[in-house]
Amino acid sequence: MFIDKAKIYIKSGDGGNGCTSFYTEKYVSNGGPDGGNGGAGGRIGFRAVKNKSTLADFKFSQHFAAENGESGKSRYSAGKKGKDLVIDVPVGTVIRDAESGSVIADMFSDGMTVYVAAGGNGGKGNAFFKSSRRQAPHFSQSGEKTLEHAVTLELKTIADVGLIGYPNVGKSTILSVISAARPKIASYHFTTLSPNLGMVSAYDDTFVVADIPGLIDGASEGAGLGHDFLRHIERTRLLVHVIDASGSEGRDPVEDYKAINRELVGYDPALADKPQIVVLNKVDMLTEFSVADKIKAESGRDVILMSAALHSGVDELIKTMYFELKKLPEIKPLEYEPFEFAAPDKEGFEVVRTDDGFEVFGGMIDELARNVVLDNYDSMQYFQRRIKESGVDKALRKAGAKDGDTVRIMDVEFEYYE
Ligand SMILES: Nc1nc2c(ncn2[C@@H]2O[C@H](COP(=O)(O)OP(=O)(O)OP(=O)(O)O)[C@@H](O)[C@H]2O)c(=O)[nH]1
Ligand SMILES: [Mg+2]
Repeated sequence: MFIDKAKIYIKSGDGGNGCTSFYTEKYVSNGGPDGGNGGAGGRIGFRAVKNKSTLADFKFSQHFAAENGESGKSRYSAGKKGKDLVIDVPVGTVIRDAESGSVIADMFSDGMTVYVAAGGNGGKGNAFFKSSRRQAPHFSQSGEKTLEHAVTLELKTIADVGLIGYPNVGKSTILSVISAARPKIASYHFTTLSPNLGMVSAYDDTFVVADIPGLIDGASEGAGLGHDFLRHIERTRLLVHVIDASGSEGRDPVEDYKAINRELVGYDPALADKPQIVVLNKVDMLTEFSVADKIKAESGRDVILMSAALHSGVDELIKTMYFELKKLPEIKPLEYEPFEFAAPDKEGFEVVRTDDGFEVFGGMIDELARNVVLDNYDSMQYFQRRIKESGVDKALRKAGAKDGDTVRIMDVEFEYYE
């Protein structure tokens, strides 16, 4: 099965912890603090690659994590940075934040790389905290922890021209005679199950043509197989509307033409507004020659008569596409507001009443945990000051804490006193 949508989970690396260490050497006593900083965690990036054409890989692996930063070491040695993780996706993949639906990146051109999640900062080692007032800091900072984010991937093929029409009208055959592409061709419906791309050369130029599975009535309401594939022509500049002129399946070519256009409107009126070239294929089987005039009258456009099987009309189609494209603006990536994942909350906290007292947790507490070593005097002082300043005291009182109650913060129990 062709897979062009996926949801995956990404997590950049945590920062490495800072190190608490003191210089030691034979005959040297009381060496100064020499704990190095932790390394930053690796980033998560996406790279557009043209040798991938589906998102099938993401059906089986959905969790992606970049490497964590290494902890700092003694002798001022900094921890190694975590390696970035770059995830390859097909060109044309649109990446969105799963929660808000906001576009994070449009992987528009081959080789384009976008980093979407920064790694956590490394914690500072104790050497960093040395000052004239504090000669021997017995603490260091923990690395920043990162959050996992859900993102959706959606492939929207990038091609200049899209071939559309009912099943079995000869779209893939046409692609095979105008380009080097070799799509599967057979005389039954839905031979094509995923978009095929072909590169067409004309004069001084080349352009990309996409052949998608056939559309059927009701497809725009999701009833048919073709509906899902319309997304792959959303970005095209020009449509080639292929009609089976012979009516060999008992349908009326004019009705076919109208029905397909209705599908386009039903999916997205913008699709119906795209310029179209109308191709009457299988004219080798034509018995009723008024068909061409009827389609011309209906569409108000010139109609190209073609027999892909006999290679007739091929040059005219290529030429018409070429000149039509010349008049049209280049394909552009999606326009979107730059999106950044919210940094972990460093301010908020929550007081919760438990069986035997109170517990405080939240982003502010996590951040505090990075910066505090509980059995260290300096550090404890800082901790107590922060708890007061940030209003935890007050919040506890409001939650009903009384003198002597047990309060748990960062896995440590305190007794509450006003
Ligand atoms: N007589 C005749 N047969 C043709 C012509 N073009 C294609 N065919 C035949 O029509 C059948 C369908 O051709 P495809 O190219 O697979 O049609 P398609 O539109 O891609 O079909 P789906 O992928 O199912 O949507 C095949 O048996 C082709 O050989 C033509 O110009 N004349
Ligand atoms: Mg086909």
